Amino acid sequence: MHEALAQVRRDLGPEAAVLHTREVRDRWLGVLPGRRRIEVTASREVNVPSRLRQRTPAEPALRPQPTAQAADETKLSRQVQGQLSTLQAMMKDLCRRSKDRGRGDWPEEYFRLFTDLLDVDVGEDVARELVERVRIDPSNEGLCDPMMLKARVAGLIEDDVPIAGPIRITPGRCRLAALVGPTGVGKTTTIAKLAANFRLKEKRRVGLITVDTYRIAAVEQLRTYADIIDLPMHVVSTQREMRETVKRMDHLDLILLDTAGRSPKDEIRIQELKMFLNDARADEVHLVLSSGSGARTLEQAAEQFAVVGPTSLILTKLDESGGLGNVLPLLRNRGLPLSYLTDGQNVPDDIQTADAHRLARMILQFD
Ligand SMILES: Nc1nc2c(ncn2[C@@H]2O[C@H](COP(=O)(O)OP(=O)(O)OP(=O)(O)O)[C@@H](O)[C@H]2O)c(=O)[nH]1
Ligand SMILES: [Mg+2]
Repeated sequence: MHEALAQVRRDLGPEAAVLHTREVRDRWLGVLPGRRRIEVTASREVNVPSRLRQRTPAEPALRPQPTAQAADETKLSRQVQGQLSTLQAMMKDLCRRSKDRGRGDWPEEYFRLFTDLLDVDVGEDVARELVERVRIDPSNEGLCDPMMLKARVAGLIEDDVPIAGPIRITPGRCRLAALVGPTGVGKTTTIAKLAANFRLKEKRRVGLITVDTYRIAAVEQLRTYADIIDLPMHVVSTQREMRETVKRMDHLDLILLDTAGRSPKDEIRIQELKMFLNDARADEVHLVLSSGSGARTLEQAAEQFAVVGPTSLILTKLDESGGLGNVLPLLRNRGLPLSYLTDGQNVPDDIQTADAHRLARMILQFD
């Protein structure tokens, strides 16, 4: 091989690219193994860009120079590696593009719509269903502008997403809204945002209760917000205390109840939570989930928390999520209407009342 490569260099110059090599064996009398020969296909015409960093003239060579032959071989092997990486990338792209099982005879624009949906984290099944619904709708016949097609998908998503609206305060009656959910999804921060908005913007009488007795820091977190916003706050640790505290606060317009994050797999703690909510006689139970979780995790969490009887859903951390298509199965399958969306750590600003039109556009990354 060394000899052959030296010959290539000699005949075609140092820049020649090796395209193919193989070993050929002669046969004596058609059977006995004969001389071993190397066949090299090389060309001066094919331009294979070097993947090696070009050294500037000022940059000294730090390592001892390898022999000219070894350097050439390294260069060749890098070139081949470069070509291999390019091929791998092409294969990967092809595989992704061929995720078209069931594509049937979709025209190119519908296939493109499908891959666009995959790109924003809409699962394959949901993406296929949405594209198919747009395609078979007679009013979309002849439509091939990508933005128009996307707008049609946005319309479908909008129709599929159930909306609960914000917490509704009834004059002369104390409303109690509890927030439940897995650990660290943003329950306490969302309570602070809601409390600040109702208290400072709507001038309502708001109080806070926490049953978060597992972690002292968690109680302190809520107390800090209560102090800043200037709200009454109570910590309860037994069911009896819960009943008494709610009674004592029932002159307020709104009580927001914070709870300790439960692992969706911890059934005992979820049962315990259910008892506290019964004692609190919660009017609304908002299940809080982080939009950064995968579609499956979201659905599983909703399933595990179903026993506490959530009435609506709050999706948090929209600002952290790359694509939001992962929330679609949860919204379409669980039938739990959306109340709020949060998109940042700032209290009280980073919260909005859920809006299906806006959410659909966010999922499709329109703006
Ligand atoms: N980026 C971003 N961060 C958020 C959002 N909401 C809450 N966070 C952050 O998420 C972290 C956890 O928030 P908490 O409000 O303590 O979460 P929790 O659900 O009360 O947590 P536990 O009580 O431990 O279950 C904090 O650092 C918050 O600032 C949001 O919408 N976007
Ligand atoms: Mg908390």
